[in-house]
Amino acid sequence: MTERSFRFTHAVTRRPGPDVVSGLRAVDTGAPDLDRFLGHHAAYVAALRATGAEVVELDPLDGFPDAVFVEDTALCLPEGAIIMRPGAPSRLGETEGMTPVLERIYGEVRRVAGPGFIEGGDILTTEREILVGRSARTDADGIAELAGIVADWGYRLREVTVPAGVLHFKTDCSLLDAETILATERLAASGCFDGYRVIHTAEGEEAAANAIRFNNVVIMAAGFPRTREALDAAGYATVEIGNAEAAKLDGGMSCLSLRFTPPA
Ligand code: CIR
Repeated sequence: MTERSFRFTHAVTRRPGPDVVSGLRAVDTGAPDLDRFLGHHAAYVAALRATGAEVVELDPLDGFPDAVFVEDTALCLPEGAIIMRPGAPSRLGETEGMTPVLERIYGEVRRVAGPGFIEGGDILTTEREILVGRSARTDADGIAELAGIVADWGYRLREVTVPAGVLHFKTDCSLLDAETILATERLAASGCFDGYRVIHTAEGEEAAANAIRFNNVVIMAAGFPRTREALDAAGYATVEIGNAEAAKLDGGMSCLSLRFTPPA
């Protein structure tokens, strides 16, 4: 069994800028504090680097308050990168900032041209398949176009449904290893992870589900002690990063990076 769905040589991140205070949010719990966000972001980048990965840190993208959530702009696979087509109108233009970055690393990149929409937060790549959640941001046309784009690389795409009120598929789940998914009960109850081992987030700690397995560590948002305990007990090496500011914009650990190993 390969481990290419969670062992990576590279990551791309983008620092939040002053206009992050206007980022999209389902419920307004106040604007994120930029200095605090920058502190959490620096700790996140340091945690990625500590695993030996090369992290490309991009400058804030003026005029795009949600650009810190780079995950939504692309899907990066070992064979190539695909630029997404975000379903949030205010985020559509973020892809232009990401395209040259990925072209520098990968050479040519592919792109979802539309008319459909798809955001990276709805895509979970495992060793055996690519799961794509249909959500308020990702529609059937976007999923169909992505399926066509990755078909010649041998990938099987499986569409799953994101529960109402949940922003992205990966808001509620993460890959822990080739066989194991961390998920909320509400998402796993749909049966979408049948055939995988599932570790549930603790009750009341649903926001812990958006974590990342990155090389030897599982990077998770701070403040979810019972879920962390469950992961530690299952043998994962967990690292906690403050997420209070990103959480005000419905963002978490996966949203803050693109993680990949480009072709040699
Ligand atoms: C948005 O609503 O698009 C941002 N405020 C949060 C994006 C989070 N991204 C992700 O889960 N991949």
